[in-house]
Amino acid sequence: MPTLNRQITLAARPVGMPKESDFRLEESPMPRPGGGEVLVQARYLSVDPYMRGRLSGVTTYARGLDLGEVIVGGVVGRVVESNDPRHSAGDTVEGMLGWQEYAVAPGRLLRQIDPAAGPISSALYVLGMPGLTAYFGLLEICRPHAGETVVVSGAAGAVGSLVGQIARIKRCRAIGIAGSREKVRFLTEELGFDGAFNYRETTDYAAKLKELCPNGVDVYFDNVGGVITDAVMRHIATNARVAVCGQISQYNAVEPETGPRWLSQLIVRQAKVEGFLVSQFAGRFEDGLRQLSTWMKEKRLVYREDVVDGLENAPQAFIRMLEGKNIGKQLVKVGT
Ligand code: NAP
Ligand code: FER
Repeated sequence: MPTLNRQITLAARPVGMPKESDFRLEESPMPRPGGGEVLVQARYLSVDPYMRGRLSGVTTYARGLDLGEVIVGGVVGRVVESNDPRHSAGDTVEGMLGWQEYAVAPGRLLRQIDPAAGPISSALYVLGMPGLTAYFGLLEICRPHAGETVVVSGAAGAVGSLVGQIARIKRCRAIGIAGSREKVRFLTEELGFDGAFNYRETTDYAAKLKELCPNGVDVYFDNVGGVITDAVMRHIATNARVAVCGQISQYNAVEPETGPRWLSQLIVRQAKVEGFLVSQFAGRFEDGLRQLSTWMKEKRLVYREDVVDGLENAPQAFIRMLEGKNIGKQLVKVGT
């Protein structure tokens, strides 16, 4: 085992889109596990949109970070040493450990991962937070019925790609909105979406929505907000359900963005809009994971990982995800 740990810390608070210089690679002494604690060697780090909020130092649902702190996020790793009876050396675990090669955490906060359930990285994707977000967000907040049209924004990302496929499993029409031609091809040719469009190339979103959703949008799963959502809201069907999952188009905003007023659409369409946090379904995660695991084994959920190699490249991986360069789940592989 090395004598030093390598960590990525917050060097400066990003203004707008984060830059690599907002992060610093540092060395520190190897941590030692105390009573009830576990030493974990990281294998995969998750980079997620909500982590942008942590960097601003403001606590919403995720704790804001101080300058100099290790960047906190989901990690899958191997137990090196355990002082908690729930975990043993060699086990695979997942938890909020952060961008570092080794971490110590209380054993009660770590989830045991069964390596037979799939690649261990899926604990950060289909069988983890993004999968549960897609599952409960779509099924519980939107309650889609067979034959309905489901539109998802951020469609080629971790959550969005699963939302569309779960909509298909529930016999809905799935329409995706994403930011490149390659993503549109991925959605329609590899994931079985019924239609998709590239918002960076299309100028007339309304015309595209009319063409792809001639009977209106029954369910809208919003990952992005901004002008894309403004356009979808003008095209919702009677009794539509809208799940506000994320607003990534606003996460780097320096000034708040204002938009057209579409609340009257909710009156006309007798529609519901509901925000949610995946954590509100924590009591039912086991059920969700069982179903997602079954669909994954049956190959009814196709999933793609976008993996960047090396702890030192975690900031770059985070930035490329915010820039939309990822297809599927953006991950960082650490060590061998
Ligand atoms: P992701 O979709 O894999 O990656 C983020 C994607 O956002 C990028 O690939 C990019 O794709 C898109 N994007 C970036 N800037 C954009 C902009 N200005 N306009 C439109 N799209 C933009 O990330 P994820 O982990 O699956 O998360 C997706 C959303 O779900 C995020 O908003 C996140 O905050 C939210 N989320 C919410 C919960 C919850 O509990 N509520 C839990 C997990 C995630 P394009 O190429 O298409 O632009
Ligand atoms: C959580 C609730 C929400 C959580 C993550 C999120 C990691 C993500 C929200 C977002 O990406 O907007 O408990 O745990």
